[in-house]
Amino acid sequence: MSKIYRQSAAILVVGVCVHCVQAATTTYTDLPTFQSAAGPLLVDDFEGGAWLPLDSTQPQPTLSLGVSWTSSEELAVSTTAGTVSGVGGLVPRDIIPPDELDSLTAELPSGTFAVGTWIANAGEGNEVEMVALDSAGDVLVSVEAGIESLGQYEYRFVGITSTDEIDKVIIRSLQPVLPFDDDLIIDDFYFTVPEPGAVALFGLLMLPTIQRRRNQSR
Ligand SMILES: [Ca+2]
Ligand SMILES: [Ca+2]
Ligand SMILES: [Ca+2]
Repeated sequence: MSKIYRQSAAILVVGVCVHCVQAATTTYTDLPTFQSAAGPLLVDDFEGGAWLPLDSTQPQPTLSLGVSWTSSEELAVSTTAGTVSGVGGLVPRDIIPPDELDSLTAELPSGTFAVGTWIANAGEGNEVEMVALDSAGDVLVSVEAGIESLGQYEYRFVGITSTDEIDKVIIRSLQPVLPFDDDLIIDDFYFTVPEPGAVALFGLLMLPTIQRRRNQSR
């Protein structure tokens, strides 16, 4: 085989469709129904762990329970808004001037097929959506939370299950009337219990902490 021929063969292989299957997704607005459909779930309540100190700006990204969080603005745990659990919820806190529409992005551990969270919208006339993407960056599903009529800091649950792995979730404001009307907050983020490999890695990462605690308790 000539060198040129071998190269074209390689290009043909690369060109094979690797993304032909259309994912089937289901969306939920009821937590118990989502929980029974989703299988085993972890939940981040944004209290303690990676989220200390409370009511502070967090580093970007912040890794919590294997999920990597970033924001279009500042990533912060807020204790001033209402919450679903405890005293803290996760917010994209406006940088002044507030150029960017508020959004939160969660990069998920491998093996995630379900995500859900409570979302509150504090902005007048604002719409919030939750978008699930696969590892190629293609949108699996986009759910408009449409929560403007619920009033300030009233939470609505939005859940997604997918037959394709969910790589990333974006929760963002769509159409605030004024730049400051894009505020949103989430609390209690549910996602598929990570695969054993990811759990083992998480365990390894936690090992120094566990060891330290054991030593302290002696
Ligand atoms: Ca909380
Ligand atoms: Ca903003
Ligand atoms: Ca804002």
